[in-house]
Amino acid sequence: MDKIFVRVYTLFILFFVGIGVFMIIKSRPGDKTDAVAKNPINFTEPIIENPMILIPAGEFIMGANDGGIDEQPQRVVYLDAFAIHQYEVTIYQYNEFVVATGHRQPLNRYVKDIHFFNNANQPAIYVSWLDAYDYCQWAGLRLPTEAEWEKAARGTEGLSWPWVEKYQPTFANFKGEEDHGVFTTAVGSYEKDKSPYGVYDMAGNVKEWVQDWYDDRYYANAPLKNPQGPERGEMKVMRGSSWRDSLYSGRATGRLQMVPGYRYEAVGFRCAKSAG
Ligand SMILES: [Ca+2]
Repeated sequence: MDKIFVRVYTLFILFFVGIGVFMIIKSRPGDKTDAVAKNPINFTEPIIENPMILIPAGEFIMGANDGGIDEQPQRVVYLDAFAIHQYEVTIYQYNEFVVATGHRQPLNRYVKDIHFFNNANQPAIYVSWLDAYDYCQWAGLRLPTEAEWEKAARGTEGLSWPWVEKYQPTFANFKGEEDHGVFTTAVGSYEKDKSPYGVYDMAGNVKEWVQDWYDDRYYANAPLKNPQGPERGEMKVMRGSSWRDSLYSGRATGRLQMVPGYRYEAVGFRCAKSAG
């Protein structure tokens, strides 16, 4: 009687351990096949192309003496010519990369409110710094440096915002419903969120990874020509605000730091390349 009980009990335990192992395997984050199969992206709509915008060589004003400590001191920095995506990298673009390489899908069925985020023309989100780095490499591009991103956002006149007027909550996709962007919006939806070079969504929509390691004192000793960021660090820099952040954090000079593995619903990226 005891033996039978032990056998039944053992089978019982093994059964539930088996189910547990199955569930763990099935729910591994970054599973390559899961999201593609279960969340097909709607590609029936017209796809927004994402051309590279040329930013001419020359000086620009980087940083802000009236900004955060890490934005000071304000300096005149020279950059070689480069090109940068006109828009944040879209889900359509990122999906092409995933299909071509087998790279992990950023969105999966466990993402809350996924149906508000998975339009082909919305920015790719839930991408880590390394995902963004890999995408740009695959596309024959690279992440913009912090300096390049800031110049592309504010031009040579030292603007705090892509627009010249006093900042307005409706000019870009920031937090709140006032701007009609409750989640991410299709790239380029806000005509006011357009820099002097014609680069869109540098204030809002999603925050964007850039190349540099973060150092809050970097500007004090950084090169005045083509700064590349500190040689090493623990945090990577993100720039701009997002659909779920305040308009104030969307200032062109604002700097944010995050661990490179961070993936979130309000963080994306765009790529750049050196010109000439
Ligand atoms: Ca943005």
